[in-house]
Amino acid sequence: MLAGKVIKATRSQYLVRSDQDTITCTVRGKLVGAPKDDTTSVRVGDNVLIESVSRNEGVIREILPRKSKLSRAVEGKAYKEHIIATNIDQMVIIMSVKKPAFKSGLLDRYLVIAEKNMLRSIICLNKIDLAAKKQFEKYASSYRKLNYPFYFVSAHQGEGLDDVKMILKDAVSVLVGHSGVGKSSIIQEIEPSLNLKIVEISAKTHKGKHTTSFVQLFPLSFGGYVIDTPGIRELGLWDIYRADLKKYFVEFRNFEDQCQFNDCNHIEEPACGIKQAVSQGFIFEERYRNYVNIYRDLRAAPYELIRKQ
Ligand SMILES: Nc1nc2c(ncn2[C@@H]2O[C@H](COP(=O)(O)OP(=O)(O)O)[C@@H](O)[C@H]2O)c(=O)[nH]1
Ligand SMILES: [Mg+2]
Ligand SMILES: [Zn+2]
Repeated sequence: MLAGKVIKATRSQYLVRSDQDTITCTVRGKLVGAPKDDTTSVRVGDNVLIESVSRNEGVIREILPRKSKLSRAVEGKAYKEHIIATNIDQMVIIMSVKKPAFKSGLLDRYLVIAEKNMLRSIICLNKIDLAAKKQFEKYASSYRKLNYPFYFVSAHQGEGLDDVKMILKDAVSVLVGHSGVGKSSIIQEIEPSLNLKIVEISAKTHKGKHTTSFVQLFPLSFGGYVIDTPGIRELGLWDIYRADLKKYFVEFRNFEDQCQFNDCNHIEEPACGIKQAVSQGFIFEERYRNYVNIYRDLRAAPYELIRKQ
């Protein structure tokens, strides 16, 4: 059998990349290795074993173990997981200094999603040619302190593009960022042949059409894959409940034992170790404010729990 990676999935067919070939596959018979809760589903990103039927046709027989996944809850009465893609190594978050303006609130939302899915994340601040770097040093140092790599980039002037290329090389990366920050421009610079496809998909995304069906892996000629950019709603930020949000702010861990209450949410509670750390400058205040804003946007508890009360 042949090993490959699923790069695109439609209702009944899968595109599988094996070495340099792309093979159109179906699933027939019993699939080996499919997770119990997700029996029939081959997902984009899955490493699979296929039986060839002809030179470019095959049948998927086995899903190899998944090392990670990006998923969200499906709205409905009961929690149901929807896997967007599997075997992802990292989230590459593209922001811009201007047009659109840098917003740490959006950055922190992406970081929360990455933490929730246990993905490492890398921050790229593009269009640095449009502003003085000095203005953004406080963000670079604050996020680097939390072990989030932070790069200054200019797709137009070339700054940081070697770093981005190195980050993408040999990894499966999900590329996220607001429309207009320069995702397509960056890809255009480091992998010209890819650009058109990604532009098309993002354009569809921003018309509010279904996006998850478009999720696909684009192979990079220098090794690795990028996934087009699902929006923040598709990524499932809203599946998180208020009380869980604090788990995804990594710097809170060092101060939580100083909160008076074990279940402190660090909002209005008295004697809060997090708020104290903010006021003493140990926690970046803007991130704490983003935490409070995100917290207020989230639901208090699963729908079923609210109904039971
Ligand atoms: N000044 C400046 N403009 C950029 C840079 N990168 C992209 N842009 C511009 O920003 C706009 C949106 O870029 P695009 O790549 O389409 O963004 P996307 O929506 O994230 O794919 C275009 O007009 C680009 O020319 C950059 O590094 N510097
Ligand atoms: Mg684009
Ligand atoms: Zn607290």
